[in-house]
Amino acid sequence: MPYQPNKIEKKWQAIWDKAGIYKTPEKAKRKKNFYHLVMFPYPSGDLHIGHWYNFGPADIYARFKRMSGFNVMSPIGFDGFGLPAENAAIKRNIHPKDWTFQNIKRMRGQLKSMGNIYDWQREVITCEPDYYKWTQWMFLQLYKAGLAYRAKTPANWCPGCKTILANEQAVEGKCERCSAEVRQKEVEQWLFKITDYAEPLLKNMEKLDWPERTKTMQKNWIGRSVGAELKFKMKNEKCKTTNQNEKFINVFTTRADTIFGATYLVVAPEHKIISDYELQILNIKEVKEYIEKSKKKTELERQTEAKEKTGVKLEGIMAINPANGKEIPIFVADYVLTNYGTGAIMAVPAHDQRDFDFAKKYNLPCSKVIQPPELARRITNPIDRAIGVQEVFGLESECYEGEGELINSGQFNGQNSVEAREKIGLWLAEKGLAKKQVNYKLRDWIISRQRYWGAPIPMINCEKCGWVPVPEKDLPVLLPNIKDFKPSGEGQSPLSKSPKFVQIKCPKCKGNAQRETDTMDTFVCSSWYFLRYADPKNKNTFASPKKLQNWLPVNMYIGGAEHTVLHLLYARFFTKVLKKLGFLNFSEPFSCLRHQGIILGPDGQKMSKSKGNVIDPDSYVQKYGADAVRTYLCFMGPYAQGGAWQMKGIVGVYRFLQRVWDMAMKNEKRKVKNDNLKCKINDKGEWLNKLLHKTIKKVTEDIENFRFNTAISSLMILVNEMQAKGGASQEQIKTLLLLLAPFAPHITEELWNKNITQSSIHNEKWPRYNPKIIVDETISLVIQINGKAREIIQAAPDISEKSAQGLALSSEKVRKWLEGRKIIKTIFVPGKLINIVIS
Ligand code: ANZ
Ligand code: ZN
Repeated sequence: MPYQPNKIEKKWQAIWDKAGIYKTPEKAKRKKNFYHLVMFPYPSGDLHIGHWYNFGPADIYARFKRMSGFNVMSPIGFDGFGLPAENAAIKRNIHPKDWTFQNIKRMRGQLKSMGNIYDWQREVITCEPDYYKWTQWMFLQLYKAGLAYRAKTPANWCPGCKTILANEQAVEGKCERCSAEVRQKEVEQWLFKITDYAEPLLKNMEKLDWPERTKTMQKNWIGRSVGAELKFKMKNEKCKTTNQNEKFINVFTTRADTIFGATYLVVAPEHKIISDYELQILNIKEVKEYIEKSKKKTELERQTEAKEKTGVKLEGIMAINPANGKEIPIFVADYVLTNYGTGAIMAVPAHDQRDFDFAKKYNLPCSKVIQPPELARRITNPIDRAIGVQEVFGLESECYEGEGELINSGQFNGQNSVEAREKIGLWLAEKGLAKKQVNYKLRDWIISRQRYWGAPIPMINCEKCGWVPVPEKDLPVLLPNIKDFKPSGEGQSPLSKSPKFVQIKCPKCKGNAQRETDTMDTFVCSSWYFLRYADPKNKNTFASPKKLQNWLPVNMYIGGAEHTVLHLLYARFFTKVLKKLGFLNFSEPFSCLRHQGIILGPDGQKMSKSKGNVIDPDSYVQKYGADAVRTYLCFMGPYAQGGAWQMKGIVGVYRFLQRVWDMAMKNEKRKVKNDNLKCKINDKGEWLNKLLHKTIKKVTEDIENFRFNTAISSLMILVNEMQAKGGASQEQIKTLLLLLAPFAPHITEELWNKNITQSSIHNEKWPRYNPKIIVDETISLVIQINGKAREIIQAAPDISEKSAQGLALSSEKVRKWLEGRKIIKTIFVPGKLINIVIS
């Protein structure tokens, strides 16, 4: 019988399903629970090759863990709400709900064709009321804890999606979803106070078993910056200002050591000083025009280094540099951002590139206060002094941002800039002009969306009582089935067009009130879905504490690296909040995290419809079977790296599976008797057996470390050798099938049931290697007496302390040294040496 994946794969999927072999019991005897998770897909309608690359190899890991004796829970679900689903529905002119559920149905079928061990009873769909009820409940908990609030903030407005986006969703000034240029708009929004958790989110990150790059990127996104807030007095504080407190401009700096070089101040266009000193600023009209112009720019445009810096001097007012008492001018410029630090800076053109560019353009004085170390050294050398002086002058035209030695800085001259930073801070602090300050780049998370397809925000606006939360007993606030779900141009939520939804009695005063019509960002839904899998049907709470305890935190989380600052940050935030509120007893949701790489088209280019290089997994499953696709995806390259899809590659893997099939079938025909006994080391198969055990070791370690590609190649080598030796014993084939089972679950199940037993291979134990069999080298074990090397003996690499002792004492040479002495103790360094300490 030839290998026909089409025939066996569907058959086994149905049998597994019927027998429920992948249902996860809450607890299993003598098995530890292991929560294995992949990032759930949004219902795009097509399971593309990227999904396969995430879910396929992830399933291999899950199966491996399962066979290794864990009670593995591997759930799947759908991130149902959100812009992508809604945009696609609008394009096709279908209702988002119909579109979403139709896609879920199709994707379920596609997911099942992969042959993964998903426990479908735990399926979670975020756009179902029994799920989003709890998303709304979470909102209310955050609101009660003071972590959800409404504010008018400049926000990223996407003209394409006609909604506000989170900072994390505006990638390089473009909408993450539709690529339209994002604009700044001032709107009232609901926000989550993630900034309250900046410090907890940074803390203990080293302990997470996550890719270093991801941790670093998240750290940078949070952007902790330690510096000082310095006070610059206004020159004429008797000036009549509208606000008597505004006699100072506070600046945030990370380089207090450069204060003697601060030759002017710059405030952001939104800074209060401008309105406070409106009467004193002589060119106020020009200033106001400038402010208007800068409002049209996005934050990114304002920050871009390449763009020419613009600004206007505030004529008529001056500030005083607290370090040297010099009067310095004040500018307004939009390269200074309002919502970072104090919205004002001291400009040090000699040591900050942005200030330098600005100073050059407006012809402002530049005073050097830090000497680069190498230059300082050179000038002290008399021979080089002449050249050195030359270079000092040369440097005046440049900007040096590094550390060095202070010059032109009064009593601080000659000090190292790092130390001077502290000392100048203290010196000014004594005069009440400085304080230590820690700033974060992280901004609060804007979660309201002026869109239809999302969980309604459970808030009610009453004319009398203001904002009132929906009582928990009234949850869920159902998303009404409205026909006109399209977003409007003005940023009005589509739900506002449904009076039936909007009009409501105030829960407090029973007077007329209105529902919030914005919906929640989908990232709110996905910030807690991993908790729901533990207890997906619970009607009384989002998940019972006991079941949460059974499964969480997630032991292994696998998904794309693109979620570094979105989902992964938000999920950590939610977890920490829920812990603080007493709903969880852990503070990190994902103990281990792994990312998959990206699959490129056969031409080595990014897959795109326009390039015609998109790989459709379904057609390959049809032709070569899911086992071949899974195994090939593993074989392509290092998992974290991905690679280019190659026709030759998938055909090669298919042939490999065919060879396994043929060999196992031939073996069955031979019906080798008495072969079920373990192969002895000394029989004819000794060499093959050694290879087999080495392969067990290799495959085990490779899967554990996500080196699926080298695991497959060692299995290929093993099969080649088995064939070269004219077949293998039944026992050896059995082990081969077990090793291959996670990769190719269908073919191995079929062969197992044909040749070996009538029970599922997937309930079998992972094979163990015999360390004695695989040893083929010896090591040189050094024997020391009181720390001095006296003898070298050949020994097994994994020799134990006791055996090493025995071996040492059996040596003539060693025994001579020990004559008449007492052994006090031995010190053993495995694989290297044993030191015998004698009296
Ligand atoms: C003087 C100075 C001298 C600075 C020097 C740098 C180098 P991070 O590390 O990102 O926190 N800054 C402060 N607030 C700002 C704002 N609202 N918009 C734009 N820039 C702002 O950077 C802190 C530095 O960024 C601060 O230190 C300040 O410039 C600038 F040789 O102060 B510095
Ligand atoms: Zn009311």
